Amino acid sequence: MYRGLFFLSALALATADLPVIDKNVFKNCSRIPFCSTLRHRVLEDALKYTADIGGFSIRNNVVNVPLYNYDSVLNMQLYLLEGNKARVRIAELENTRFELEDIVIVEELKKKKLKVILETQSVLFYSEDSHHSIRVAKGPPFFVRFMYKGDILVVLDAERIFMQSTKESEAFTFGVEFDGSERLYGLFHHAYQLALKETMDDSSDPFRFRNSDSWAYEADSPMALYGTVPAIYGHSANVSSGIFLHNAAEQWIDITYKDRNPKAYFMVEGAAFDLFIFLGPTPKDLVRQITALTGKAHMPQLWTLGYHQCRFSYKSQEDVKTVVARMDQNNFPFDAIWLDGDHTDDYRWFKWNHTTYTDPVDLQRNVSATGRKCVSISDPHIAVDNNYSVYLGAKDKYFVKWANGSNYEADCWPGLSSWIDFMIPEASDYYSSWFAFDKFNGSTETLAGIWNDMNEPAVFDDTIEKTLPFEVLHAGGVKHGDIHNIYGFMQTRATHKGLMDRDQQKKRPFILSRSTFAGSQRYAAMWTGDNSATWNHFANTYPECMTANLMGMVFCGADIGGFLGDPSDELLQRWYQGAVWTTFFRGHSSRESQRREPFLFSEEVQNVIRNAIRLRYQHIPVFYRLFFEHTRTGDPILRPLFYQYTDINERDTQMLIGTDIMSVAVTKPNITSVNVFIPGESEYWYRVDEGWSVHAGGKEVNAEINIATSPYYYRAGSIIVRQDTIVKSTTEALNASYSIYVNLDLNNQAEGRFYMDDFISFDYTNKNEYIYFSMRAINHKLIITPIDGNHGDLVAHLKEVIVHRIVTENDGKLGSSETTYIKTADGTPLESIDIGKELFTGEGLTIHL
Ligand code: NBV
Repeated sequence: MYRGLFFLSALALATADLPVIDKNVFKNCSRIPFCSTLRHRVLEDALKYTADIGGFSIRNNVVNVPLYNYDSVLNMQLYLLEGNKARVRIAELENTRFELEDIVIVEELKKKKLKVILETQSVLFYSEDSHHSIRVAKGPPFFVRFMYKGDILVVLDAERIFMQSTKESEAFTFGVEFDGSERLYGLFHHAYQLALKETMDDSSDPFRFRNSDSWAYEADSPMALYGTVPAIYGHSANVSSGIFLHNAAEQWIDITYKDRNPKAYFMVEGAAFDLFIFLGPTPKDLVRQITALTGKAHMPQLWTLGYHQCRFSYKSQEDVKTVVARMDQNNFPFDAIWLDGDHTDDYRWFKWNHTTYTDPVDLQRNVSATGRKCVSISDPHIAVDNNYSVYLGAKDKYFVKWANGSNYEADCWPGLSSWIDFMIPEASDYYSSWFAFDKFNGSTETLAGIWNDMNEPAVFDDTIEKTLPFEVLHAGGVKHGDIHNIYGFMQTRATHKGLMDRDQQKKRPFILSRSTFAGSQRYAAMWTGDNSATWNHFANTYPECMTANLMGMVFCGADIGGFLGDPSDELLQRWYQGAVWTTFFRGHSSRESQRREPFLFSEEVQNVIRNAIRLRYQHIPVFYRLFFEHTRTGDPILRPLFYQYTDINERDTQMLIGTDIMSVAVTKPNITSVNVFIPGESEYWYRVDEGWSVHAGGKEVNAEINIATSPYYYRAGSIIVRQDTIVKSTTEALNASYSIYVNLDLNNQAEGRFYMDDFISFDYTNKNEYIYFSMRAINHKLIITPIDGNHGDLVAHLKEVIVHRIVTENDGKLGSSETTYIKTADGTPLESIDIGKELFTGEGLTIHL
């Protein structure tokens, strides 16, 4: 009703039925030749490979073992790596397969010195200084066991190893077994629950990786989406291990738990068989292993952690200004307003629409005056248009080509388009150069972020599943099919460079990308694409973002409310409440959806949304500190329960933010309570949204809810730093004071950490300029101790310390009491304390509680 009054025309477009993805366009396994032939293929004995265990050689700590069957010989390379990792590569003797080399892997791989024991049926390679070993058993079929302290963790199962080596096809298949594990996780990106379900029994298609423009995708499905991280983790209370297939070609993966033995069968369209093994032994180690290999995110600028308002599309600069003004009039904090395709000159990137965005500089000045930023969209397809300078500069040398040398041209948003070949270093640099202020006319500093969309890459051609034909060529004659899943990654790499150069290496770039590959976290945040306004899609967002985080991709979110369709008021409110806790926090909707900026709703709904957004702003210091810790360790920010509590199963609706906050998404309509598993046998958690009630860990509770409450908990024993002052945006939060929440455990103790820096530059890493301290509450004192860092001129204003204690009431019920302190060590009440120089020059600081 409210929305209708404001945007009548949009209301007229509202669709009752949600669009659904066209399954005739996106094929299932049975319609993909290599998948359908390889899926249930049982290899006849003569095709099973034997390992020539006597014929191995070792050079520079790399083992080479010949493999043979009745008509072919392969070479298997094996090595153990520092950091509990191993690698196995298999190739034909004349290896012509495409290798990704150093596009993804950033770690300098240090091979371990190997000792050998040759036995009759197998050969053992082990490292003396660690407890790792690899056993190759002869077969047929041969197998390779990767072990830690003698326990088998991962087995490469050659029962089904098969490599096609013809001109037409280099498809291959292999199986991996996760010994001792009970459940498998990973295979990002799918709209799916956390644990991977059985697919081998034909109850579903295998999980597919073929980065696709999956508009209106299904929830709870193994179908291909926009990104690919071909990694799987196996986990049980006793053990965790993992694998990462370093390959960006199309893949299908079957999962089975038959005989309580979790296995994954990969069917890969081509390129190299290059498999990394992660030997855990805990989930935390696995994440550190993959992020050591593929890299970590750098710090985000502070504004990127605020609320983002987006829509496809804000039709004109006036529309944008009105949204900004109305967000402010209605007191909705936000940090960025997004410019989707309509701001461009008919989808010619780096050019503004000259009839609707006539004065972009004025628009940005207007947005900047409110302390906000703009983010604009930039896709990798370039209009074939001889009056378009981006096209002209690229047309002779920088586009993806057919074998005959002509540019590949097909339809996309601007009409006929060509695609930048980011494999050509000069083409990538050429694309980067367009972000410079003097080339992207009308862009100013306020245009602070870039949104890389359609970078799977998407093509308007249903006959080839809406992407580039796999036979078109990149630099060096590389078939698109061999690098398909990494195309979007390469666009973000170029965009990142573009923003770094534009800002003279002084600001941390912000890029949002739809397509991702392992390692994308180095360049971009990601979102889950064109989801729909359904409860199931909302329910998938926590598992999707937790899985992304386990794979290293920490900056993750979903379109709040669902991109397609119109959420009910209830769904929209629940979605905002849940999304508060995902690292990327953006409301977005399609042009067919009703307008849904938060100010368009009834007072009641506005209140719920406003409170949710404010809650997010209060907790930005927590996210910021966790980002910093990720830059050092690779640790995830959003964590499933099993990551922290290795002996319990995950819950798809529950998410840990670091170690100390647990959020519960309310993913069903019309309910008055949710079941919540409180983790930690000897732990207690405070339910903060509901009067700080106290709950003992290790059991399930029934948490009552109403529309204003969406449960979130603080762990007793934690210290959480918040900014409670109500702000319009992070611009106001820059100097706002901090509140320290001391959440005591039963022993009246608590611990936590705090981090801040200049929120913009790379000085935190180039000059170590930051404030990073730990806090410990013990014996009625809060002891603040610097961890490291040069404080420079940085100061954190501390406003208050709020202490919560667990109390037992007469009837044995647990409750909490609260006290607020604003006094220093000698008991003098103070307005605030500035934490900066004093802390770092002295012994630290003690506040008496
Ligand atoms: O640029 C328009 C949209 C965008 O709003 C959305 O978030 C992307 O996922 N884009 C897809 C292009 C096609 C939408 C139908």
